[in-house]
Amino acid sequence: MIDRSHISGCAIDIGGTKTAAVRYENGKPVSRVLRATDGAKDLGGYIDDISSLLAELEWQQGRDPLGVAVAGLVSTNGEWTAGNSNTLTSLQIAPLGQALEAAFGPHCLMNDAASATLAEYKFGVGAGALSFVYLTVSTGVGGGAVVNGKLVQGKRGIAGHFGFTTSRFANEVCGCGRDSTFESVASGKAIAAAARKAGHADLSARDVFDAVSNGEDWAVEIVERSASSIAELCANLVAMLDPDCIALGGSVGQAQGYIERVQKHLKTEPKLFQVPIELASLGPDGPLLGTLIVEE
Ligand code: ADP
Ligand code: BMX
Repeated sequence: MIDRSHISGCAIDIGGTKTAAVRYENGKPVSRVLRATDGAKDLGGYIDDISSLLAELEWQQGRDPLGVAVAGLVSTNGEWTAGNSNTLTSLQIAPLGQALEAAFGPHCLMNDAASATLAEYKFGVGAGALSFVYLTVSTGVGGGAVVNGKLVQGKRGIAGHFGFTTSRFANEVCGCGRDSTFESVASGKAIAAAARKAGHADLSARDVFDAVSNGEDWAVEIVERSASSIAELCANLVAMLDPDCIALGGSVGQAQGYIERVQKHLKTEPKLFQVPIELASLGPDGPLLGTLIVEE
């Protein structure tokens, strides 16, 4: 693992379900605030949230570096758009970079999964890889890729949105507007929706995993479908990017027994498409730490 003791500052991660704010000193978290994300807020609402979280962390402009990671697309000019409009329901094209600059000055703004990709590549399971992929199975299914040492990024910020590609296991319409995406079959939201369809209303993905632990067949079937599709996605990513390994993050991706299911399903693919799948070693700190990396 590469030393991250030079990382200090405050970082915020606005995910589809939870918002985390952490102060790091010498690479270690020294203070952490966790809140539920309200996906219906507009830009002003999120700026207010960031402001109150930074106050809790006693962040000081000019002294503490600031990083912000968000679910959704972040373009090179700092515009923020929901890729899945069922997750962030009130965002049109929001000038988040500009608003952050006005409110807090210099900062680093990134998509949450892109940030985690960079952090895992620098300090986690991707360290030393020639090509590396990070996948998060969380509220949605997102990710990022490093190829020949560089994070793959385009102008509009959609690179790495692997969850918006299509799966043979899916048959629902995705909030990104496409039919049958990985996000619509594998994500935390998809798992909760499948439970609802199976007659188990008001359950979160976490509750469905609890039902798996209790040996309930309907829940096992839903989680197996999610894991099968993520294995399919890993095989697709091997064909596209030839990663040395794929890291799995997000609360679903890191849930007990999930990675073993993905690995088991990947074994049913031809040898050519096999790849080591590993737990993202930074866990929920990945999206936060990536925004505080200072490139030499
Ligand atoms: P975010 O998407 O905001 O980054 P998470 O990575 O925590 O946040 O993903 C949220 C999803 O993970 C929700 O669908 C939630 O039900 C599910 N989840 C949270 N904890 C667990 C758990 N321990 N086991 C399985 N699923 C979980
Ligand atoms: C979705 C998409 C990505 C995000 C990924 C993981 C939206 C709102 N989100 O694919 O931008 O990186 O989910 O995000 O379009 P999380 O909220 O599940 O952590």
